[in-house]
Amino acid sequence: MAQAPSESSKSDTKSSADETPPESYSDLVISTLPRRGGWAKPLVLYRNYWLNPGRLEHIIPVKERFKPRRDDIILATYPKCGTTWLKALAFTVTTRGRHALAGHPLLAGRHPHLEVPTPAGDLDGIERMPSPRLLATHLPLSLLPPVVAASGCRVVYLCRQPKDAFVSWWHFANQMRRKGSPPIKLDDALSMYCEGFSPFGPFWEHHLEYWKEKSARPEQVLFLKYEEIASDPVEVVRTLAGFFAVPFTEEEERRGVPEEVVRLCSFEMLSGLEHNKGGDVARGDSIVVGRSMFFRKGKVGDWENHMAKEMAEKLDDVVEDKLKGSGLVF
Ligand code: PAP
Repeated sequence: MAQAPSESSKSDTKSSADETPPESYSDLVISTLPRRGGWAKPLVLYRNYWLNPGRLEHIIPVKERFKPRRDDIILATYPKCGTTWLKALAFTVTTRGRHALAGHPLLAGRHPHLEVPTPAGDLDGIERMPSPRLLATHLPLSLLPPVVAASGCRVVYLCRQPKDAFVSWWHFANQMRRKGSPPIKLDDALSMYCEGFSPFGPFWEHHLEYWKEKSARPEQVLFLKYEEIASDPVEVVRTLAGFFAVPFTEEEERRGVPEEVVRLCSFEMLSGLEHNKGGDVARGDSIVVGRSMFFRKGKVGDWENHMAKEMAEKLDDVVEDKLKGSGLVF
């Protein structure tokens, strides 16, 4: 369970009386939710998850209005666990019949997120997309419609060693913070993360929901870790191709296509693309999210360069406690 706002955050916690009068159902719902500050933007607690209130009007309808199709592929990730990488790999694997790998359009890498409106539209735009659709999301399973299971669509879930995901998120949050506001201290960030207070957190609940689903429906849910991709990306690419029912042929293997997919989606390749070096993904409330912010180091174990031993132990203890008995380990 996510925790309600702590004592220390009470000054940041807005009551509904502070809000301007709600204009829509979503506004009404949002104004009644527990709200807590500490990161670049305040978050609200909705159905046990801490979410960006600015996104809620897009998140709430997903459960009722998103209609999964049998041939959809949903790429579900906890933030900073390798979404950008997985999207690139999945797109390249599934479209390799259509696009030569040289000069591949991936390289534009724009895949719709279920809960993020794009210039092309929101859920209506997603509804208009031709099949097969490749859709990304940071939403926990419980905020997706229950028909996801019945539809038979495939879900790939990606998580990451929590210490690395945390360090990656802390850097990102500091880059996102409003001009002039003080940096978020690593210690403070860690305390919030360990309480489960981070976007789409608690992270352990997010992981466990998909972990259990993978056990219940292994044919339709593939559960991956960033570290697995890093240690043997070619094998993971083969696994993805098999899971998407487009396994590599012997001829493709002979030509080294899996290796080429890995090279095309590598950190060096993607971060070096002109379009990923500049431009914004989102802009608002004086907060700007630039494309280059999705490429920092792309390494396993960078937490060691930031977290003292006690800090690492604190997060390890939380992970061990929360995942105890589940079979999921990092
Ligand atoms: P998101 O959750 O905001 O969508 P996401 O792409 O999941 O971000 O995570 C960004 C992390 O993936 C960054 O990790 P770092 O801070 O530890 O460096 C980013 O560098 C890493 N990343 C992005 N693309 C790749 C890639 N092609 N290969 C490996 N790591 C990558």
